[in-house]
Amino acid sequence: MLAVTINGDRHEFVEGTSILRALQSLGLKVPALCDDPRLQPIAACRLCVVQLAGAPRPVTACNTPLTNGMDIHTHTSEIEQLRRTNLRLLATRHTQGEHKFSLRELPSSGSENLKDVSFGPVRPELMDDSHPYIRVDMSRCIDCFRCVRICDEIQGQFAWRIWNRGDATRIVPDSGKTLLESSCVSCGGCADTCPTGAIEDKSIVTFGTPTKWTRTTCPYCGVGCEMMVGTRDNRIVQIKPALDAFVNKGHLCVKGRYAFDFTNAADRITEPMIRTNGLWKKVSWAEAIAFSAENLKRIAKTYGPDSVGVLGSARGTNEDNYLAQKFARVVLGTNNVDCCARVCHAPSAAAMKAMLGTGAATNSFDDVEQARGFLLCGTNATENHPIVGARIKQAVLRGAKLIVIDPRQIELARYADVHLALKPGTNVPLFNAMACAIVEEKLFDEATLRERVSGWDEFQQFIRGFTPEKMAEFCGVDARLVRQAARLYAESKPAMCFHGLGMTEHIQGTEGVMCLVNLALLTGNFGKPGSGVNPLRGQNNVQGSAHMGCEPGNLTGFVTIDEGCTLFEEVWRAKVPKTKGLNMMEMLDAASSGSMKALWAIGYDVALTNPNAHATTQSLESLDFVIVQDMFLNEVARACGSVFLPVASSFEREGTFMNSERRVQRVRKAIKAPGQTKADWEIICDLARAMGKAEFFDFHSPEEIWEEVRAVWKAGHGITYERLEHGGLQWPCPAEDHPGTTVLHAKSFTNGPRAPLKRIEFTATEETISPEFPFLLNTGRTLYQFNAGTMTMRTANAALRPADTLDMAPEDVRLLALEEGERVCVRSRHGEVVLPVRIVSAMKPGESFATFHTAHAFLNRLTGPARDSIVLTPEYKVVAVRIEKLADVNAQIIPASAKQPTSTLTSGHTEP
Ligand SMILES: Nc1nc2c(c(=O)[nH]1)N[C@H]1C(S)=C(S)[C@@H](COP(=O)(O)OP(=O)(O)OC[C@H]3O[C@@H](n4cnc5c(=O)[nH]c(N)nc54)[C@H](O)[C@@H]3O)O[C@H]1N2
Ligand SMILES: Nc1nc2c(c(=O)[nH]1)N[C@H]1C(S)=C(S)[C@@H](COP(=O)(O)OP(=O)(O)OC[C@H]3O[C@@H](n4cnc5c(=O)[nH]c(N)nc54)[C@H](O)[C@@H]3O)O[C@H]1N2
Ligand SMILES: [Mo]
Repeated sequence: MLAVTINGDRHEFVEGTSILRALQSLGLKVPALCDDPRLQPIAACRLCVVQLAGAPRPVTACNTPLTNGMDIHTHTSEIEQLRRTNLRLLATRHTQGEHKFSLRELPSSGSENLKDVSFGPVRPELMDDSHPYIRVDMSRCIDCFRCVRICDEIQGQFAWRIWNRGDATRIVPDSGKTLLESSCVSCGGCADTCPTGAIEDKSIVTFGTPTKWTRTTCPYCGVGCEMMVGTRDNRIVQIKPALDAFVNKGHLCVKGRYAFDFTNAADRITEPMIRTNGLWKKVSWAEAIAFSAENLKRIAKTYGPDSVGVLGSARGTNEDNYLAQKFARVVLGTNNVDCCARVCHAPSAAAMKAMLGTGAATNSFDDVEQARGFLLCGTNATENHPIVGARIKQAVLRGAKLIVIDPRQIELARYADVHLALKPGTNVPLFNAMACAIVEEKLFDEATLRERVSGWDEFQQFIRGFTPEKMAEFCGVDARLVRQAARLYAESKPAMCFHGLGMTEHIQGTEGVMCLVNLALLTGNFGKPGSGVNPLRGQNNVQGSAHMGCEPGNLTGFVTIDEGCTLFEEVWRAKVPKTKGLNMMEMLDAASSGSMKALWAIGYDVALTNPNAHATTQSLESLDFVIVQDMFLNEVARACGSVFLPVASSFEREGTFMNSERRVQRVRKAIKAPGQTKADWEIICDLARAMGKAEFFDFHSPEEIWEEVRAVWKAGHGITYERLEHGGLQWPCPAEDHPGTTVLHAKSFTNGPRAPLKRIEFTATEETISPEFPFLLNTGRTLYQFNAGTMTMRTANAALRPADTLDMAPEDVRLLALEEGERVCVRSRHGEVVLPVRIVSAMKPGESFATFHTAHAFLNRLTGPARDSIVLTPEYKVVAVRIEKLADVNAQIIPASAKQPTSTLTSGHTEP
């Protein structure tokens, strides 16, 4: 501790505290316009000057650390005078002396801001209105450089540049032109930190500033950023990051910050509907629920409970998903319940459960700053988990080593020490080759192998057959690079793995993750901060959805039916069905073979997002009865919906989500739910009541549901709503005084002291190129759009990324005599689509990449039926295609959406 005197009083502070933070902690008001606690101090505005006894000159408080015995004076008349002079200097910089704001006008709270202060006249040459979300008016700029600094230090985008010096200083986008044309990723950090409104959110310019703030968790990806939702007249007008949030620490990406206006979309469905003779008709809730109950009862009675399936929603809360699986098991009597973890990270969960005992990320996002090395495999984090991507980028800029394993040159590959641009579908031989190099070059951790790993002798034998030199051919990667990557990973300890769908969405998805876990086991990179194997999970609550039991073989807490049924039957006072449940892929198979008759799709657009769309549509159309529960009339609803139950968005209700790092966080209601929409959990309870099972669904709030979750889930027992008021908690958290667990497997594994090394042989994909299908297509996502696009496409993100594209190497574009933006026909063995070409110089010739976000493109008409051999996750990541000029294609192709009626009140069968 340091002892200092401030304005005559003694105080103590911890070492490393700056004078400014000390003053702020005492509530002493000192102006500091260029200060933002998220950024390194630079003393640009010089308003925070203070006098130190015995010092020749005043010092700036923001960048001067306290030292023992310091005697600080904050408001002497000399200091006040100096502040006034400094402020005058700031004020005249861009306003050519016309401007006259005074110190009195200057707000002096902790978060200084000059947004309400009038500046000189607007100078049109300093205005930039190009960006859909951000208004730039540099006539209000005071050169505090907070925009430049947040873009560099937090987002790592370097989109704002400082031009010229002194009075001629200008802050301009790196394009030298408009912000829209720059490398800006629209995270909004600059608008958030700007103290004067020179860079401002357009939403508040249009709709006014918020009158109420509600803290909640982002509805998009699995990172779980906490945010403050600003509302005015029951409308979201601005979203800001929660400054003290565990995960995002005062930062957000474009979706969290700006993509909220889907809540107001004109085509949001706000009343229940029933479809008769192809026509959707608005009905009352009572009718919709009674109709649904009658049909489910009829079908279950005629064909048995296993003729019905329920899909939980990875976009809904834990409470919703807990009830969805309870409904399947208790009301219907079937284990046919699943969620879209199936098509996503089910392989990660299965591989990690099999090897480590727990099928979830081993470490936390806070470990990023502790890792000395990163192994990123098949994850495009800066686009798909931007907050984590930005944190990794900053760590690498500070010197951590980075290995990227991805066929494409994703953004982080440009920062990598080694980029292994493998052939899609060759993770297994590549990881085996790395393991071989680790064994051959004795890079393994002997103590770990001795104490915590089993099967070492057999593994050593096995893996020597996979030398990088032998595997190079399969993987399309230089053996020397593979060895270099193995060394970097083994030697930059602790090293942390993050992986994504480039690992899981293959026929060897689960096995690929096992090979990755092998590397962590061999090198001892687990069980400590900054290490481990960490799937970057997909949607806001996909981790929670599966964990709550939307899994045919697992109950809440990921316990098998056998392990869990005694406790569950006791708590539920109902039987748990013992029949083997079908997962989503099997449900669709069963629908097409006739044994599955009804489906309840809660927030899951299988028609659009499942692979092999023709087959999916056929399966869906074979069903007798389909309940769709969503905010929008999505493609399942169009293809086969019988009833539509409209839901409140997560901005409109209470509950919890579970993020990628096992953290349970609160979701809070910021605005009233529109029309007659209801929370998912309410609808599930209503339907359960209508089916005569009211006693098991007597819930009146999400918290009551959560209390039951805690009763059946031992590792979550310590997580209460009350505790969540003070921040999220990571399971295992077995007791109310347990702090939660940041790092798994520290001393032993969940199922024993040792984890097995797995010996995995390579199975090549059948999606191979041929003269007829000479290109390999890889499918995935992009920053501005989210999955089925139902939400992002209804926001101004659509202006930032209006369409799905086919990314191609310039060489291939030339070869086929195509042009940027030209619409081409892409054909696979399974179907065809039309996409506009985007030339991406870093793409490898022969490989292409497309996104799947719109029904307009309907990309999944191309993807095939192949699945992971263990958990059936589809092989979305490789499909052989032919790319042709539209003019050369005989059959004219009309995009599906062009055939679909736009009105929600007419029929809409998606034609195959
Ligand atoms: N902006 C945005 N963010 C999202 C989403 C979104 O739609 N948009 N969706 C959310 C969801 S549901 C999920 S699951 C996550 C997914 O996030 P990611 O896992 O990052 O998703 P993808 O872009 O599908 O695939 C990741 C990478 O895998 C690479 N890849 C393909 N084949 C192979 C291979 O054989 N080996 C290796 N090593 N790599 C390969 C691709 O080139 C791609 O860069 O993102 C979530 N976040
Ligand atoms: N070609 C290709 N296809 C893919 C992939 C790929 O990489 N390539 N990735 C796959 C992956 S990883 C995933 S996760 C899937 C995603 O596929 P989906 O789960 O189908 O897509 P989402 O857009 O996440 O959301 C589904 C639906 O949830 C609704 N929704 C949002 N919030 C709520 C809510 O609170 N309650 C309810 N009831 N509904 C809500 C949305 O309106 C939307 O209709 O796509 C898969 N498809
Ligand atoms: Mo996903």
